[in-house]
Amino acid sequence: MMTPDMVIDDPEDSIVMSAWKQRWRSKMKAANGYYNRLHGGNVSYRYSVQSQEKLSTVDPRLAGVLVEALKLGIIDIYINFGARDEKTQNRLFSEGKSKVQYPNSKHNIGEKAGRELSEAVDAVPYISGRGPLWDRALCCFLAGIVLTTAHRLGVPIRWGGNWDQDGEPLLDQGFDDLAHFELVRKER
Ligand SMILES: [Ca+2]
Ligand SMILES: [Zn+2]
Repeated sequence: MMTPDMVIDDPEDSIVMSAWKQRWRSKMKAANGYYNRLHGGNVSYRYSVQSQEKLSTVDPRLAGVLVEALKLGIIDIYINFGARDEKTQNRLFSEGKSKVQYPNSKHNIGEKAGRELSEAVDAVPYISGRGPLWDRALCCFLAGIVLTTAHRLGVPIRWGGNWDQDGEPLLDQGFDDLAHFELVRKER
């Protein structure tokens, strides 16, 4: 019995073997194509220049999670906020879009905030032809991808849909910020 392993391990190039190898390769190619379609791996997304600029203001551990999450090709991502200076933070506060004033947000940078790079990022799904969407279900879909990516990379992060980081997202909290991801200390 010939198995795929034998074909790969055996460098001998008999006619029979090379015919088998060719068949095997074309099968593998078809299988890869199927895998890519199945997992969206044939789609490649890139961050827009604006999103890239915002990511460059974010701690590289957290920014790296967003970069890797996009690379999976499952859904396109729009970065709404990286770092916020004093003026921006306080404007958002006065508009009711943020709960805190400068320098109390993990997005805040500068002397009073005590950091040069944002320890938080706001990311939402970007749907082709429609743009960035703050849709609740879509944000949760993205959060699953981002949290899984962070876990795999060993970067401890917290999502605004599960502030207490237990096994119960959304249901046990009063304030949701579904686009928000932030670094946390390892010991939780
Ligand atoms: Ca919770
Ligand atoms: Zn945020």
